[in-house]
Amino acid sequence: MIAPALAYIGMGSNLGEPLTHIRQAMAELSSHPQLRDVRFSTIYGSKPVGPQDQPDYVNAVAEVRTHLLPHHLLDVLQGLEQQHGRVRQRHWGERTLDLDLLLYNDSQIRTPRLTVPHPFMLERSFVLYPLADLNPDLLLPDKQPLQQYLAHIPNDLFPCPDDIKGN
Ligand code: ROI
Repeated sequence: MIAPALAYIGMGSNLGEPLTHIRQAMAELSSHPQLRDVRFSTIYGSKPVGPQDQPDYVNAVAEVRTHLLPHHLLDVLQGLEQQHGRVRQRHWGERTLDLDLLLYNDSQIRTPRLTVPHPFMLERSFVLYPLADLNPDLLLPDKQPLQQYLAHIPNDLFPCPDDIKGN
């Protein structure tokens, strides 16, 4: 039996009831038959990166083990986004549920559909700090420790309010 891949998934929402979307997506990932050993970071609140005239986000990161190939894992994530009635109103704008494949083992992937590591993850506090909750000793595919990136990115996350509703 080949060892399953270790993958990390960024989770974000700022439309509808963001916390509800994130919690439901967590339940869906946990119960998915092709994902194993699913673990989650703390759930955070964050100020939007991109246009500022959009609601705050709820963000978290999931760790999964899977025998799915990267593009098949992406299919699963995009299917879940669709189930949540994903709407994407504008580039870098608000969304009901975003599930980004951040890392897949040490793979570096560049296809028209998928870039891994996720292109902006190393600049984003709402990805790096939740990732560190799950795996503080993580080495990125470029062999740099996650801690090295964290040292350059201020932690501007805040506790997720229990009643965050968005618009
Ligand atoms: N900003 C925050 N804070 N969290 C996100 O998940 C997020 N996702 C995005 C953009 C629009 C870039 N900004 C974000 O896709």
